[in-house]
Formats: sequence, C-alpha cells, structure tokens
Amino acid sequence: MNQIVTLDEFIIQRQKDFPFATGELTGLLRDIGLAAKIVNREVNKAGLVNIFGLTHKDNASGERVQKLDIYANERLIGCLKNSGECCGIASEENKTFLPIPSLESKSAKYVVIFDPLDGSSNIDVNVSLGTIFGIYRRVSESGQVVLDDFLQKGNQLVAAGYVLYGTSTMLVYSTGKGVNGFTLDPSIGEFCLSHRNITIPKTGPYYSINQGHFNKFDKPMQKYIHHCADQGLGLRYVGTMVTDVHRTLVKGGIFIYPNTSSHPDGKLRLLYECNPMSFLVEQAGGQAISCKMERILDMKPTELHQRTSVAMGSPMMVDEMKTFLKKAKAMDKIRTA
Ligand code: AHM
Ligand code: MG
Repeated sequence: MNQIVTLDEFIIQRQKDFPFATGELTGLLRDIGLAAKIVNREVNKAGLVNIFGLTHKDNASGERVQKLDIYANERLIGCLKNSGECCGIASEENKTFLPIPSLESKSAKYVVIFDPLDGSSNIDVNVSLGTIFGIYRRVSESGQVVLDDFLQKGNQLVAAGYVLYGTSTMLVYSTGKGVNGFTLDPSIGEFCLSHRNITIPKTGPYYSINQGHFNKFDKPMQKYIHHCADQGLGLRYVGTMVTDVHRTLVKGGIFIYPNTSSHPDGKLRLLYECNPMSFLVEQAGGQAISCKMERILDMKPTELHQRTSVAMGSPMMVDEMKTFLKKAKAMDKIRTA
C-alpha cells in the first residue's frame, strides 16, 4: 500500500521550504483545512436538513445570498478568528474587511481573503461548489489592519487555494512552489495527497464560458468563441468557477468570463476569485489575463469588491486567444474607421 500523506503532514513538511518560517502560515493553512471539513459536512447534508433556500438578504455586491453561503462564511471567519495567525479577513459576503484583534501578546502578520461558497447559484441543484482563499502578509506595521493590507496585487500572494465540494471533496493549494491537491477521505476525515505537483497541460480539449451571454460579448470575443467551436473544442461550463478552473488545471483548456454589456468590467471579483485562482493557474504553468490583456496578478486593486474580466488556462491557448483578439480588435478598428 502506498504511504498516505495527509494535508497536515504535507503542510508541516513543506514548512522546511521556507528557512525562516515561524509556523504561522502552516497554522493558518491547517485552520483553513479544518474549516473546509466543517463546510464540507454541511454541504454534503444540505439536502437532508432545511438549510436550502434564500435568506432574502443581499450580499455586498447586491446579489441574493443563500443560507449555505452564510454558514460557510461564519465557519471560515470562526476558524480564522480562533487561529491567532490571522489579523484580518475580507470575505465576498461582507461589505468591508474584519479586523481581528490579536490574541494575548501575539501579533499576527497575515490577512486572509476568501469567497466562502463559490457557485452559490448551484446550491439548490446539487452541483459542485467551492471555497476560494488567498493569504497575504499585512503591509501595515502594527495595530489594527487597514484597507491597504487587503488591496494588494495578486503577485504579493503568499499562498492561495480552493476547496472543491464535488463528487469527492478536494483541497488544492500553493505557497508559490507548485500546486498540490488533496482528496478528503471521509472514512478517516483527512485530506490525503492525491494530486502531487499539478501541471496544467500546454493545450487542452475544452473552452469554458457562459455562451448564453453571447449577445452581450463584444465583437472580437464573439469571433473568438466561433473560432473555438470551429477548432472542434468541446464546451464545458458548470457555472462554479472553482469547478471549471479545476477541470482546466487537470485536463487543460481555457476558462473565460469576459466583460459583457451588462457587466462592462466583468462579473468575477478580482480579490476573492480571480487573484487566488490566477496564482494557482500560474503556479501550475498556465496563464491568467483580463480581456484587456493585463496579467491578472499585476492588477492593482482599488476596492475590495472590484470585478474584472478574466481568461485563464493552458499557456498555448491563452497565448492564442491573445493573438486572436488583438487581430480581431485591429480589424474592427479598421472597419469602423
Ligand atoms: P458566486 O461567487 O456568487 O457564486 O458567483 C461567482 C460564479 C462563478 O463561480 C461562476 O464562474 C460564475 O459566477 C457564473 O456566472 P454566470 O451564471 O453568469 O455564468
Ligand atoms: Mg464566487
């Protein structure tokens, strides 16, 4: 039998990669792993208990919030508050950031940003959901955290990851030295290393986009979508970013959420969704850009709930999309001149 490596064992082993590590990041990652197990338990039994349904409250971006979102948000906040390693939290479900007063004399140096339950429109229909997180070192010296601690570029991420509540539950994370995936073994209640050093294929068989919004895309994007179909690529779209990006990481392909006429800046959030997922995709050898062709991780956030268009995935496919869109935009300019 192969030696089982649990998430906790792996995180502790990997601490050696950072010679001056104090164990705080290790503790924080373990706490997120624990929160993931608690959320997973609830996600799994959601059909059995009366937890489904809308709360009839809106989240900070004005969208309908569902009960399980709130549960996941509260559990994550609870675990991070107790950890003692985290001095501030920003969640997609909260309008502003939450400072965490330091425990006893300890002064924590990390802030955590997360989307507690990604794909919430899929809750009621038993389709996979996710949790996305990113960890930054605070930039303010001491005392209570400030907005600038959260408005950092993605290229400053110390670690990022996601939990995928799918046919099995997986936690995938990176501390900037490759990407590793762990599958929850429910019989022992542990995440076990199942996907060592995930590397995205250079190209892949799928494009992933909500094609129902086709009429709201700009012309060059519409042409690119036709081009994907002409190439014989398969269309795969779950509507949970974590799931769509996870498939893209493992099988190769391209995931796109472009700007649309109803969401001119894109729909997905830079801090809570795009930065952590872009960090992982790049760590796995892929690329992540906006539809304005900027590298996502180099974008300077100006507000917590900022949105962006995004395209990420296999490096050759993102490169090809860039070339295609540049040409299509140039042709459009000539035609309208
Ligand atoms: P959420 O965090 O409120 O669930 O919204 C984000 C989700 C992503 O997971 C997914 O890629 C996208 O929204 C789906 O949007 P659409 O229904 O417009 O395709
Ligand atoms: Mg989300």
